Amino acid sequence: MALMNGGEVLARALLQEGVRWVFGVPGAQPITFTDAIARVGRPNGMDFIMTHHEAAAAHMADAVSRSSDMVGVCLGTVGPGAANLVTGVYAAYNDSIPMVVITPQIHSNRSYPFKGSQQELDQIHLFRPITKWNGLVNRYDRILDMVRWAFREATTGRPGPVHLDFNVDVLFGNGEVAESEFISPQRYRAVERPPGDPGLVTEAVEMLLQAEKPLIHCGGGVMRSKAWDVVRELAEYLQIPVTTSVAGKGTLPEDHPLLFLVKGMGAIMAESTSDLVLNVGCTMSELDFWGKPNMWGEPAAQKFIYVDIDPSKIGLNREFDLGIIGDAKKVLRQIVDAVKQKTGPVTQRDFIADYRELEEQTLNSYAEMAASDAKPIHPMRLISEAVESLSRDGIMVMDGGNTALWTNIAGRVYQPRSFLFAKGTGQLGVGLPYALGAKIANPDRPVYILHGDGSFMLNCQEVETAVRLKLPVIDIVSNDSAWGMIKGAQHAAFDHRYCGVDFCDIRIDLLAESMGGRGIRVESPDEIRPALEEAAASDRITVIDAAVDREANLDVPVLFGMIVDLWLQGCDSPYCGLEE
Ligand SMILES: Cc1ncc(C[n+]2csc(CCOP(=O)(O)OP(=O)(O)O)c2C)c(N)n1
Ligand SMILES: [Mg+2]
Repeated sequence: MALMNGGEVLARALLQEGVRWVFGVPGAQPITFTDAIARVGRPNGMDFIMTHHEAAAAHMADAVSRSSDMVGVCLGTVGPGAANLVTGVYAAYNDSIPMVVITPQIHSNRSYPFKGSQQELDQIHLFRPITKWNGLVNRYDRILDMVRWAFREATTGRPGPVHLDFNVDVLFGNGEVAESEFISPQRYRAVERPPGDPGLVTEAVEMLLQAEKPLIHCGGGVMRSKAWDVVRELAEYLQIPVTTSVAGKGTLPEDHPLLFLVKGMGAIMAESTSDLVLNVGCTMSELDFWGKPNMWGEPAAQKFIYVDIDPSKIGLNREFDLGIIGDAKKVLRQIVDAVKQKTGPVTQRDFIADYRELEEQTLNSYAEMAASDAKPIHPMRLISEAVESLSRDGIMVMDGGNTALWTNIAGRVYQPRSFLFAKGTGQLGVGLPYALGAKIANPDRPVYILHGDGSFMLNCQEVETAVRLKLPVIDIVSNDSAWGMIKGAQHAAFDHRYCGVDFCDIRIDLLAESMGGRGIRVESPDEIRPALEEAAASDRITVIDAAVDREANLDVPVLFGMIVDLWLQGCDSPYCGLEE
């Protein structure tokens, strides 16, 4: 038995889970916890990572989970700290990212319903709609089982962020805990995920083998279950084309002969004309056009199989022919093994060439912009040149409005868990903290950010965090001095009548330098490459502040119209008829 305070019990429980970093802004109420991290955590490989804003701390924890097998953990103090965490937790929640959020709560004798304490805030209700589960720890002797509960919820089934609220008297309280009470995760939560029902797997195999134009469509579930190798095995064995949702980017390298780029014209052709879709770990949400015709096939002509760990997602948006509840990797393994017993490899499917031709035609239509020598720089030139020069081994972080759309056209992801974007929220400002979290979890891999100036500014203060922690990420800012995507929307709908979209010309390079980072201002196309080379060689964060053509950044052909149509579906919209 050892005497320890509640903060130490919590720190030791996190150590049992292999937690290496707690991201946050400190406060008085969690002081026994941060002290325990310094005293007990540090000698055992766990440390506190201070940020300047709690939202950035939550984004960094989220990025650890997105880019590794670890579960990110973040901390915000009671009241304002907790409130500041919200945007970061929300982005993780909408993308089903496992994460543990820790907040202190005021003393239990004046907790909810409140009496007028400073910083009082009903954090349980605040976080409830943006967490998979949350709970108040109001007794010292419940710390361990509540932490176990939190990790159980965060990691099993469909993952997600969870939240633990600790009364401050619990964190300051003392008690005796035996070493044997700190048990390993394998003894309190299921680490194995379930395979699919064998009868349903057999049916899926029959359907796959009978299909003439099959397609595999992969979502974020493939990333969570690490199913990418088995997707590839199945696709290559049967020569099945593969498309992905935004969250599934990186399932196959984006220059693989069977892979079609997210919502490129080749993918749209495949998705609308296949006679069978094997949909793995994907909700078929808005950015997948809800799985509905005419972006997808009519249900009578296109059979649909859902594979998902979460039964509530199966058939949510698209009627289907077969639903298999199970872990993506395990179910695909079952399918591949059965396919190999029944048939030899397929060598070629001619229709794939049609998809490729259409994809290339559309990509070629951007070639001129990508090669533009104009000054100010065309945003497509900046993004294309950046993407081409960056390593295949890199982790790409995308953040921004139209900058993200250009990146969607030019960007290529070559490895799984290597593309970070707040897909389910479109949350701006994630770029820098996502990159820092990914770099901390993957110190040997290059990490680069492509974002808009508005997005950079939302969390620009974290340049100091990158400098302090010696995280040499490459931060490429497309600077159009505007919320370009919204300005573009106002331009299209209201003919130059703008409201709340223009900034002053911010010298983002100087801002980075002021915090100890390297800042490089780029104003003409021939300066892009040397800046990228300098950034790649640098041992500290480099922010490339590229002044781009403000007019050219207002409108991203094709994609912009598609996105606006999605968002405003069902509205009496001022965009109607604009395309004619
Ligand atoms: C936190 C947040 N606030 C507002 C929005 C709405 N929004 C979507 S795109 C956009 C403009 C983005 O500007 P910037 O990052 O500079 O990229 P650009 O479009 O100029 O390339 C805004 C304000 C959002 N998605 N997230
Ligand atoms: Mg901008």
